[in-house]
Amino acid sequence: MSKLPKDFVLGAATAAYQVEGSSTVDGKGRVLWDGFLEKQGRFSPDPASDFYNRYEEDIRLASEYGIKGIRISVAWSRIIPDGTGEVNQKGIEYYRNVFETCHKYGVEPYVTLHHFDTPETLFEKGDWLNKAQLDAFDRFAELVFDEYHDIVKHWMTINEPIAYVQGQYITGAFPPGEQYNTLKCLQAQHNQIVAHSRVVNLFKSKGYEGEIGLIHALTQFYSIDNQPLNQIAAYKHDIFMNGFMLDGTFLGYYTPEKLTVVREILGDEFEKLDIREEELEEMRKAAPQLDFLGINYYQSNWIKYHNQESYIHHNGTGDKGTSVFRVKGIGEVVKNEAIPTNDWDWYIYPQGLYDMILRIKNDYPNYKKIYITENGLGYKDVLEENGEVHDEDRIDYISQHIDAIERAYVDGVNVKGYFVWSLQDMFSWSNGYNKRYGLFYIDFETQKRYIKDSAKWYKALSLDIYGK
Ligand code: BGP
Repeated sequence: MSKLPKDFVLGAATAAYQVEGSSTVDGKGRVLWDGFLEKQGRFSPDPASDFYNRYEEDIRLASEYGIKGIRISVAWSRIIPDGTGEVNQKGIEYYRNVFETCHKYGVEPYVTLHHFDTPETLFEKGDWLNKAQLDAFDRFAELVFDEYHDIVKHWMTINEPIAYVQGQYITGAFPPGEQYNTLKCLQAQHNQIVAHSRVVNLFKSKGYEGEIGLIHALTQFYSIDNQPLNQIAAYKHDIFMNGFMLDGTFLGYYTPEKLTVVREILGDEFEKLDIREEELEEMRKAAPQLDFLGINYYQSNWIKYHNQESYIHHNGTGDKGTSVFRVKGIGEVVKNEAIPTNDWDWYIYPQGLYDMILRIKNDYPNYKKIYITENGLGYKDVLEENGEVHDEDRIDYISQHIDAIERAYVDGVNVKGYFVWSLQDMFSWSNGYNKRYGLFYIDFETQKRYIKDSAKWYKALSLDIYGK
């Protein structure tokens, strides 16, 4: 019997650019990925999962398999194609239809405003490094709240501020493909926290009904051993990737402890970090108004001191064992033979999720609620001739992580939801189409949906939590 409460939301997650396809129809504007992918020539964002046309089928499947909540993101570029100009009615109508369909099937929509898809025109002006983008984001958010507040009650401002800008400025796997630029990465982290805070303040001051939160990608960083240098490297890594923004999110300022590490990482460039008093004011105002934190957790990493040249190889092909991550002054991700990995070298470590949830409760006792907004296993699923997909590894992965959440709940953390990544197979930003996560398998050529074993398992879990 599950120990999760009846008001726990068992959900599944998606993101506009990864599922919709139809990236040029009905007035949609371009986003940063369009040009980047065209240049790379590896993958196309079309047709993805053709959710633009098949959303009803996917929402119906979600409902049939016991899913109570679905994460959907609204593409800024469908609603305001160039980010700042005219509003596109077709985009507005599309999302209204999607949300109405969710309600028709009894699946609650949880809506993200920004999921890695800045409109191209704004991206060209610097994306989150450009403080003017925050005004444009406010306008977009207000428009979306005004349009849908009657049918959407759960909002998320930004998906994974760190993963987005780490991809943009550290690993180079995301457009514009820069590497090792710690200043840009930290500046864009801060600017996103401000953008998020301003939207929370707007939402609360206008008195919309419902809840609003932020989604952080939180990875646990453990020292590979007890050597002090390695322990310090793990600590620094954690602040760079988690701690800096967690402070900003929950406290509304950065503690001296975090700023000391940021200063060490940036050296002389620290002076260039642009953090303004009026921005801190917005952050301080937003922190106590935050209704929930969404945690996206996939993996933990083991860290060792590294002070030589930086070198990163992003394993975007699923060739196991090819990842390299070494950043001068921040640390190196090293192999931990005791912990299993998937083909993309992501460590499978459910205890890390438990540790992270407990850490939020202990470090930020003012947190109100936690949802696990993404967690899942990237896998090269095989469709059998009879249309079945036996994804036991995914079932193991999900069930172990749900156990960790259940333990955290029993240990007194207010963790109230789990959204498996992902509802259906979809396009993966830097890995294309062979890294599948879905409960539902998609043959991308025919767009036919198949039920994986994990979907059947999920349905049984849902019955266990909610009863018949
Ligand atoms: C998160 C993103 C998702 C999704 C997921 C899996 O960072 O929020 O959009 O892509 O990770 O990552 P990937 O597709 O790189 O395997």
